[in-house]
Amino acid sequence: MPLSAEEIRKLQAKAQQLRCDMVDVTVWAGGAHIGGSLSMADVLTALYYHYLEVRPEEPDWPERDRFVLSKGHGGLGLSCVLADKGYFDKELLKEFNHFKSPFGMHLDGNKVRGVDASTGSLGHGLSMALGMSMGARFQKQAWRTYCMLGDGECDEGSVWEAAMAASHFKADTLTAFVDRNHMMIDGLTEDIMSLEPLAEKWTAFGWQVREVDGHDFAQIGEAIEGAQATQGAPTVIICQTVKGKGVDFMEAQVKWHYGSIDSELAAKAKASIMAGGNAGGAAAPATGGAS
Ligand SMILES: Cc1ncc(C[n+]2csc(CCOP(=O)(O)OP(=O)(O)O)c2C)c(N)n1
Repeated sequence: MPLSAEEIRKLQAKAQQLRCDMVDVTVWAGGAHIGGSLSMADVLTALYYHYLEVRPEEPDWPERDRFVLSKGHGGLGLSCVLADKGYFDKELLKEFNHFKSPFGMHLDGNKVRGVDASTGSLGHGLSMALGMSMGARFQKQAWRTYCMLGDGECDEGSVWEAAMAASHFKADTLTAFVDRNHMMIDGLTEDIMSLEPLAEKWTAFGWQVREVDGHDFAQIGEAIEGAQATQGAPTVIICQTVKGKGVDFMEAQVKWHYGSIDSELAAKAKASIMAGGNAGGAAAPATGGAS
């Protein structure tokens, strides 16, 4: 059922709060992958606050839906979501990436409750997610598997091996998202290794392809529901997003792939998030200005 106006309003408010949490954790950690955590924040919010069947009080519930953060450097974003959902005490985030903390910059599924796959080395998550979706089939279980890929991550050949296998096996309970923020660690995707025409590539690999504004909850919801209704093929949802979304001085700036902020800058960042709301409107492909 499409998201109602009230549900969208609540998701927008939740995403705003989560973005502020990400800013706080970046300060506590002394630096973090803030740009790509902010760009995927709305999709994560839609999943965890509306679509995923999970039980934070029982993280290993066998029938839960699975989520694989293939762009594992977005651990900042995912850990804020998991803390807010109650998988663990939010206070623990004050130690994010500190010595002896369970939280590395990339999340370890053996140490952090609610993390279905340990990631960080790019290019592996889609294979893991495919395995999880095949596991559901073999065990005659109904869980669905979702996987978040970075667009730069799609430079990895292993992504395409997994894509080929997923369509071969008609893995229709598998849904991948590509966080299409047009940037990677040190430049624009199209300068470093051009991905376009990206939708056509996924189509050629046998996937159902949907393209959305990755900051528009109505579009995100419609695409997820379309994926859930699709039979015989996996779905990829290409989400046009803005790196650093919500923080005016971070938006569409490659240099904010990873950054450090002090409390003064954090206050400005949070003011920008709260002033901006979330009106959708993503992602004119970036054309430069990166440093
Ligand atoms: C196998 C591997 N190679 C290189 C890296 C280093 N690395 C970390 S983030 C990143 C850029 C990824 O870009 P993208 O997937 O677009 O992420 P986003 O812009 O969404 O943060 C790279 C190359 C890595 N983590 N794993």
